[in-house]
Amino acid sequence: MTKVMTLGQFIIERQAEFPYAKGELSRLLRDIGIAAKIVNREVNKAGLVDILGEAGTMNVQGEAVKKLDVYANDQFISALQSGGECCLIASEENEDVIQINSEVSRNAKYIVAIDPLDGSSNIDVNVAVGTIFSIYRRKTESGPCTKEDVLQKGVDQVAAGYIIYGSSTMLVYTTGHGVNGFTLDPSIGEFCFSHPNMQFPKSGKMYSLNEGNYVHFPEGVKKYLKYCQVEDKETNRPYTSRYIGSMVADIHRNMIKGGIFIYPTTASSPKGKLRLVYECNPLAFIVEQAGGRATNGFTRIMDLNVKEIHQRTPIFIGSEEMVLKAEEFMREFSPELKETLLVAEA
Ligand code: P6P
Repeated sequence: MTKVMTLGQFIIERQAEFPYAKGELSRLLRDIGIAAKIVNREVNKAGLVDILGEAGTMNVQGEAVKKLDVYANDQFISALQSGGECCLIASEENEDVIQINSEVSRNAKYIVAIDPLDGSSNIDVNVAVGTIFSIYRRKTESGPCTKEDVLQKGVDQVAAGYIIYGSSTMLVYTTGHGVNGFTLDPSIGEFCFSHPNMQFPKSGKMYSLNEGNYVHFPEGVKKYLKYCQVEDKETNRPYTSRYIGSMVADIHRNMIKGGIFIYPTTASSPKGKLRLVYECNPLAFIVEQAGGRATNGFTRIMDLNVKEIHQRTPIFIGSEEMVLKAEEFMREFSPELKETLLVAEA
């Protein structure tokens, strides 16, 4: 019988990777793990309690908010507020940053950016949803944190992770020393170490994007899509299309099987739909740490300037060889977009 290692034991064991840390990051990751277990409990019974349906409010993205979105946001915020290791939170569900000014947190070292329940439109149809989080060290020395503390490039992340509430519930994270996955064992209420040193396959046969937006895709994406669909035995084409509409689920599947996820600019999202701070940067950190690649079609996601909390970006993320091939088509057929995107993030 192999010994089960819980997330808590793993975090403590790996603490040595942070010679200067005195346990704060370990406690912060523990706080996130606890909130994830509470959210998981509600996600798993969403159909049974009056938690479905729209809360009647609109979030900062102008999207109808589902009750579970609000519940998940509240759980993560309260776990971080009471944990004492975080001095500021940026959440998809909140227009402005949340300062944690309590005695114990005011001088805390870490900032957390979070999408508490990504893909929430899938809740009512029982499709996997996810939480995405990103952790930075504060830039200001002490006293109340400010919005500037969270407007940091992805390369400055200290840790990043996601929880996928699917056929099983998994927590996958990195602190810059590789990617490890933990599966929730409901019988003991613990995330157990199940996926050591996750590696993103260098290539794959799956592409994930919403082809309903084809008409408004950049020419380079249209040409790459046709490349994926051409018969060519030598390069394993045509590829297979797989799109769940839940970013965490699509990227998690591709990390296991190989593949590319693309959310390019479209007519309704001229700067891309997905958010840089609490979706693209954390997922880019994880994917790069697993040996994959993440760009906006031209520039590394984690090098993009961060100007505002809810900033959007196009994203090409997944198996390194597939992303590089897509970038070739972007350079050849949509070169003008590189300049447009540079101006947007300048
Ligand atoms: P579309 C979910 O709303 C989300 O933010 C991501 O999880 C997902 O990949 C994307 O939007 C789906 O967007 O426009 O294809 O429905």
